[in-house]
Amino acid sequence: MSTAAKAFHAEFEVSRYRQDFPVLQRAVRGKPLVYLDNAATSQKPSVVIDALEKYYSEYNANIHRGVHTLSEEATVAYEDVRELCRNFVNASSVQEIIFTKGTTEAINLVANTYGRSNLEAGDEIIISWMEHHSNIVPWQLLCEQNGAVLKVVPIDDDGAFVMDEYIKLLSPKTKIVAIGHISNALGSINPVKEIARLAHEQGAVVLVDGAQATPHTAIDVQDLDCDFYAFSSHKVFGPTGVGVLYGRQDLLEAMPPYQGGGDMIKMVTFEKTLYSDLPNKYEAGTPNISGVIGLGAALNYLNSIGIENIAAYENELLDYATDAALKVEGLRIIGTAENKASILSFVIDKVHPHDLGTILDHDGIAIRTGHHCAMPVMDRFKVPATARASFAFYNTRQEVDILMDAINNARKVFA
Ligand code: C6P
Repeated sequence: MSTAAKAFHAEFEVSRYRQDFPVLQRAVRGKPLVYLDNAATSQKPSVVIDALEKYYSEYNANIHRGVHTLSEEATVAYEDVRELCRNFVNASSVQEIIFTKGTTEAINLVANTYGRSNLEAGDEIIISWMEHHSNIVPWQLLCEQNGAVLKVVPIDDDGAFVMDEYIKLLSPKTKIVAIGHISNALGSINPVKEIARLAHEQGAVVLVDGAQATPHTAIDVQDLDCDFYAFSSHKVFGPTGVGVLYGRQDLLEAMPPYQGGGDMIKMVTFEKTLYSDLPNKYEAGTPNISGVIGLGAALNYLNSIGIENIAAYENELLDYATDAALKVEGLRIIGTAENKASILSFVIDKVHPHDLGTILDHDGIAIRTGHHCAMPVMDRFKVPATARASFAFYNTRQEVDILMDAINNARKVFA
């Protein structure tokens, strides 16, 4: 490690941040927990847990409806988080921030509103081979409904997006390009800015699935020039059951509502309903108020550390883990793209990933094994499953060492 890198490591106070996460203090099967399943869901700092408790114990009320104090306090807290989210992705206005249940619902919202009202038989939707099922199935459903055609950009042997093939697939028939910012199964970072630029040349709109990018990298939707950007609270250290769809204001205004119900209307008669202005038009029913408030606490917490500092620390940690993994006999990394973030997917000769996951759990180590909801990636690499260690800024080199020792021991058991 360079002197500058050593100095940076010393500055990034990982041991202090670890104290902020109660669950990281626990033991599993008598060993200190080594939590390396952050891509599935991240752990929650005390400030998030406290924010939930405070909401429920001090100002629990429905929002946008009551004139009483509790409702007003809850409404202000909820709407403040919209501004935090706007700032987090650098949207130009809070009207462009829609709260959803998560990334999955955000993508389904776009498919069912923009997709249904703008695509016709023969129109094309482009995704990539490394997409999570959440960014495949909603588009397949749309294709079944309106006769559109799904086109898939291949990935190379390193798990990187093949730009030349993408360019070949683009045409005036392309209406939507939906691409993951960072692959959950491989860690590859996709060149979404260039992808969006090329899509726009053909008049297509661009949705970016940011579920895996938001915990690891600064997001600027204006710079990326994407039309939609989706992410989940629970991956950015917030509660489950809540997420965000950023959408370009003119598109959101033109699209039909996703769901009908309370809070998304201005006026209802049996003959006609007038819909609310943005963003309420897309938030029918009582939303996940506590979840949104918890997300706000998580974003404030992330901002206090600085996403650039997090990215720099995690990049070094991933390099360290990759070097260590390459020394393990019989281990093959799945996903070796030049631009990668925080994910180490691998297979080991003669050890099924599920068996490895079970053995590691005995050492208190949590990784994910399986297809990671990205079955086409498994097909592409001709493996039934991988083992995946996914890192957050609270993980340490010591934990990587524990992981590698445990993998070596598991190999011996199976040898
Ligand atoms: N990936 C993983 O272990 P939800 O479930 O809506 O919060 O996020 C869905 C989703 C969408 N896109 C990507 C790239 C994702 O990684 C995920 C969630 C988890 O990899 C659970 S399958």
